[in-house]
Amino acid sequence: MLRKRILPCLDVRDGKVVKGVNFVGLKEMGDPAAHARFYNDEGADELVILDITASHEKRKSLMHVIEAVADSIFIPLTVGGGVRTADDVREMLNAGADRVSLNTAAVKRPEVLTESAERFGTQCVVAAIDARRRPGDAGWEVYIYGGRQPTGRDALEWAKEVEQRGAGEILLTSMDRDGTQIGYDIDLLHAVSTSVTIPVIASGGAGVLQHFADALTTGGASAVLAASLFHAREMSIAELKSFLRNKGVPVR
Ligand code: 0VR
Repeated sequence: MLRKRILPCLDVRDGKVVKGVNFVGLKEMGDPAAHARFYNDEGADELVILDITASHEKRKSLMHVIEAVADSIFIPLTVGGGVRTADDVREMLNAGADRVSLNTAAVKRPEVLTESAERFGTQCVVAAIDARRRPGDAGWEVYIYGGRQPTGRDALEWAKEVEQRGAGEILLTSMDRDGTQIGYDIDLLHAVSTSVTIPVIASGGAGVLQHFADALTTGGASAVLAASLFHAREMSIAELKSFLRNKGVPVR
């Protein structure tokens, strides 16, 4: 089995790390580069940085924040937020990103995934999917603009499409679980990870050690992302890795 990856996620607004619950009530939690250095030194496998208001405010991510973070770490960096075109992807890669995630722009014009994959390789292209449960067990719906706008699209159908169009990985966030620390949406994860062959990163809801193990085993995730509990220093990466190792989950 491939080794599973642990990814802290820096959600950034106006140059500061922020965190809320279910995408709202954002509170400031410090400097992105300082967090990045901490996670790099702590043994994170990769880092994700999302400018979570970029699409909404129709502006590009704060390039200097990305450069400062990229300069602070040696682990791979995924950058997202406000990326609209393959040229934007190139700009992020030039600023130090190893992979670039697209969400709103991919839903609005799915060809951007193919264009980016053809120019930079599928390994650079991450499709970020923000999904929320539909009432009455009717699956999950895709949201864009930082969770502000429902799209009417089914998350499983969209996951299959992003793979066909050239995404090399899916960053799957459960909006229902985001910031709640009650656990990942394992049903959503399992449904998506069995619908595609590309790796799926679980996001939203991590709160205790067992949640990570559940996402990586039952949920079928290749990697686990968390924000709140890492930023609050409630759990260390070393502690998490040793727990997973003891559970027989291969980690780096
Ligand atoms: P935890 O549940 O705290 O581990 O959070 C994981 C994940 O949901 C967040 O890091 C984050 O990527 C959620 N994203 C967005 C957002 C949060 C607020 C507003 C917008 C967005 O567009 O992704």
